[in-house]
Amino acid sequence: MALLKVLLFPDPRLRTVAEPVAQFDDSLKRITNDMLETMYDGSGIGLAATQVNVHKRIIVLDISEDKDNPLILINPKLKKIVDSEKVSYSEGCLSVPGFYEELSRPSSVEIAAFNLEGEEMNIITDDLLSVVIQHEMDHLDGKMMVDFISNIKREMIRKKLNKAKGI
Ligand code: GNR
Ligand code: NI
Repeated sequence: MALLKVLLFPDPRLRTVAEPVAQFDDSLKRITNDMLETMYDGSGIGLAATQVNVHKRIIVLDISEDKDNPLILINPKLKKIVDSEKVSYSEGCLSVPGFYEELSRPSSVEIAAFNLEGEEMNIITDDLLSVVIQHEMDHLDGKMMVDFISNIKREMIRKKLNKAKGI
């Protein structure tokens, strides 16, 4: 197992659209293990491969209280919006450390994805699981939560993170 480096906004590599996983092999198991370790180390509840500069459609998450219920989703696809009523959460992102934004997203969605064995599964989400899965699926398409806020706020975050990086 290894900790991976998390790319920080405004790194342009975070804008890459990830490619579908084609092989359900040992290297896929290794990257998901490393992603889980990296997510737990950063006290995150989700992580997309894009964030660790792996441009494959892989998501890991764990919204359990005791951090003992990891979920790995390969090639996730939105099948339908089950309930378009919005839920609002103060969202954080390991690629935008220290900033939180109140965002609204559909409260329930149906997702199809594959597990590590290449078996397809269907998940109907609600509440926080809906929010995290949608947040992670955005990353795989090169989108980030800062895209949903005002330009002026995004520029403020960009300046602060660049300053912290010494750019
Ligand atoms: O750790 C995280 N917390 C979180 C809180 C509310 C909505 C989404 C998230 S995901 C985030 C980790 C992360 O950056 N995933 O991409
Ligand atoms: Ni994120």
